[in-house]
Amino acid sequence: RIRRRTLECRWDIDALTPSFLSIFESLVPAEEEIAKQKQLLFSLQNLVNKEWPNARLYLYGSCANSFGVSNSDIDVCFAIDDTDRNKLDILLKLADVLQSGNLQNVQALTRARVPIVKLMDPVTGLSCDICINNLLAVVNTKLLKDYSQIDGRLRQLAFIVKHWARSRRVNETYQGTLSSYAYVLMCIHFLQLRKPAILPCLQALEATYAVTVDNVECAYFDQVEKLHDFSARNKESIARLLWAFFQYWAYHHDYTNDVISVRTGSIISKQAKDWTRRIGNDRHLICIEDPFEISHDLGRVVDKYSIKILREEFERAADILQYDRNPSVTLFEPYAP
Ligand code: 3AT
Ligand code: MG
Repeated sequence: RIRRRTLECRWDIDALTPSFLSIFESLVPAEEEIAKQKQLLFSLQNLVNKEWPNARLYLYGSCANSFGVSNSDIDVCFAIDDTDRNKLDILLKLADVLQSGNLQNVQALTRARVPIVKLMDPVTGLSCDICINNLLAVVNTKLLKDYSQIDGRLRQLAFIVKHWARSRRVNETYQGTLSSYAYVLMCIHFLQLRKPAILPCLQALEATYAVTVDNVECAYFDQVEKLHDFSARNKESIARLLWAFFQYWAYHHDYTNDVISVRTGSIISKQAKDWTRRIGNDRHLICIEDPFEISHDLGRVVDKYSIKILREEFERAADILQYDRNPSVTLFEPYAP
């Protein structure tokens, strides 16, 4: 594989920003949709509290981390302190309780990697997945949301990257490509490393928020309103950042040795994490450290076939942003095998 030298960015790159921004605008969900999500959460909360008065429901994932496009399913976490009953019994009971409410297609998927109850709400038209006690996901949702408040370019970049990944079919973990969560972490890390930096490393600042979840200590600086001028010195346009993002993943990331780490705001070595060889199904061909579960590599779903596909797609995107006459269209052309 021939690595290319650093390229100069095309001269007209900044002129592409308006077309990328209009794509971003078209993906952002409307206020009514957010109101519907809250409404559904509220009615689900009332239903479950009849059976479990102390249980709480939390939104997590893209409906709560500010990186959700319109018409996404909503992810809900059911937090319950019931040590007597096992998770699957709770899940089946939960499905029963919801069935008795005015909800459709209630199904308990007990064999999934993360067992969930799926349902559709005829009032709002929303579909929803409910998992049990996955509180780390609730906390990482808050971390992503807090990062998104610091500089608007994160949200723009991540929406465009997610849209690209979906169009090109490289956002399918069951096919060995990356989750939306992984792409957002890649965007955060990339903006932490710009010079001057666009994002700080919240976990490296003095902690103003700390919780321990499943024996994992999650602590970081969450008073992000105090950081609103953090990135003032960096004036890069969204088109330029998008170009640099794909250049990085196509031609500069060291896949053999490097791990990207939002937790430290730096690149760390595979050696230091002992992620240099395959263990079980974890191949570590592209390494993205989870900010809280630090033994967890979000690239572990990637295998020797899908890494090739991913890297070819990064290169395609980089080359389009470098040379194509109409990148804001070509970039998102649906993948056709
Ligand atoms: P979509 O817009 O639905 O594609 P999303 O942000 O909801 O994006 P996912 O559906 O991939 O992302 O995941 C839902 C949430 O679950 C996001 C994150 O809070 C959590 N999550 C997903 N994958 C992992 C993981 N491997 N480790 C820890 N948390 C995860
Ligand atoms: Mg989701």
